[in-house]
Amino acid sequence: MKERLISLMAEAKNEIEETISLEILENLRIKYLGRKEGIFTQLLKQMANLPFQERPETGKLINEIKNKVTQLLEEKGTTLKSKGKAQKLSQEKIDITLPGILPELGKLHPITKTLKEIIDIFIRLGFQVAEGPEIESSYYNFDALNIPSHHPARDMHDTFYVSQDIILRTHTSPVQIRVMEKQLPPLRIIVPGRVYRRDADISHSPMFHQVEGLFVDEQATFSDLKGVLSTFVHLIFGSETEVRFRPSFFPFTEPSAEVDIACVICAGTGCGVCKYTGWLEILGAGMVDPEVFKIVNYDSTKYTGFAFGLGVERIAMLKYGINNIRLFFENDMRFLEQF
Ligand code: 2NM
Repeated sequence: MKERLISLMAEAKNEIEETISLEILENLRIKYLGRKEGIFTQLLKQMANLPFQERPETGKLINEIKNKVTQLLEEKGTTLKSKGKAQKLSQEKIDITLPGILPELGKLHPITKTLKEIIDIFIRLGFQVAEGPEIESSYYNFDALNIPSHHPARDMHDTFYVSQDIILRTHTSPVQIRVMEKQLPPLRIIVPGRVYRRDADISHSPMFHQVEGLFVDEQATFSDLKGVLSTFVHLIFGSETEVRFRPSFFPFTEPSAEVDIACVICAGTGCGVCKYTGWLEILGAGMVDPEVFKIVNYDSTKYTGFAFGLGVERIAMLKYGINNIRLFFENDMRFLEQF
C-alpha cells in the first residue's frame, strides 16, 4: 500500500505538471479528488481491508498525499489562469500611437455670429440688451409708434395677423415702448430679435432678425446719433468705411435718416449690388418723435432721444458677400461649414 501511494504521488505530480489547459486540469481534479469515484475516495474506502494496526499510519499518508495533490492542482490552476490572461492581453494589444478620431465640432450660424458682433459693439458703447414678445398687440407694434390705423405699413400684405388685434411683430420697436413704459430716462438699450413680414425674394425673408436701439437723455442730439452710428459702422465694416446720412421718413422719428456705406463690393465705383449708386443702405434712424414720448408719458420738454434699426441678415450678406438671403435658412452644411 505504501509503495502504491508513493508511485501514485509521482504519477499525479507528473500529470499535473504536463497539463496545458484548465479543462484538462479540471478532469484531473475529478480523477483524483472526485467525491464519489475519485482515487483518494477509493483508497480511503480500501482502508477497511487493511490490518487494524496499519490503518492510522496509512490513513495519515493518504491524507498527506491528498493534500499535496490538492495543493498542486490549485497552484497549476493559478498558473494556467494568469498565462491565459497574459496571452489574451498580448493578442488584444492596442496601438496607442494610432491617431484619434476627432469629434466633429459644431459652429455658430453666420446670423448668430453677426448678431453677437453687433450686440458686442453696442455693449462697448454703453447700451444694455432688452427683449420682448414676438407675438404682439397692434397697439405696441403700431399705435404706440405713431403708426395710425390706415398707414400703409399696417397693410395685410406686410403683416402676419394672428387675430384682428394680435400680430407677429414687424419690428422690435414694441419692446422699446414696453421699456419706456416701465423705466425713466436716461435710457440706452438695444433690442435684438426675430421679426416677421409677408415678404419673400432673394433679399427678403418672412422671418428675419433686427437690432433696434434707443437712446434717451436730457440732451441727446442728432450729433450723438451720428457719433454712435458712425462708430458702429467703423467697428463692424472697418475704420476706413465711408458713411453718409441721408434724409428719410419714419412715423416714429423726426427728423429721420437712412445711413449708407460705400459699397463693400465695388468700393463705391458702381456695381449690380449697389445698383450703380456706389452706396448701400444699412440703417434707419432718427430723433424720437415727441408724439411717441407723449404716448409713454415721457416729458418731451425735458427729454430728447434717438433711435435706430438694422437688419442682421443684410449686414451678414454684405460682410460675407452672400447674394441670396435664403442660404441662411436652408441649413445646407456645405454653406454653413464655411463660417
Ligand atoms: C428704425 C428707424 C428709426 C425706432 C424708433 C423706436 C422708438 F420706439 F423709440 F420709437 N424704436 N425704433 C426706429 C427709428 C427704428 O428702424 C429702421
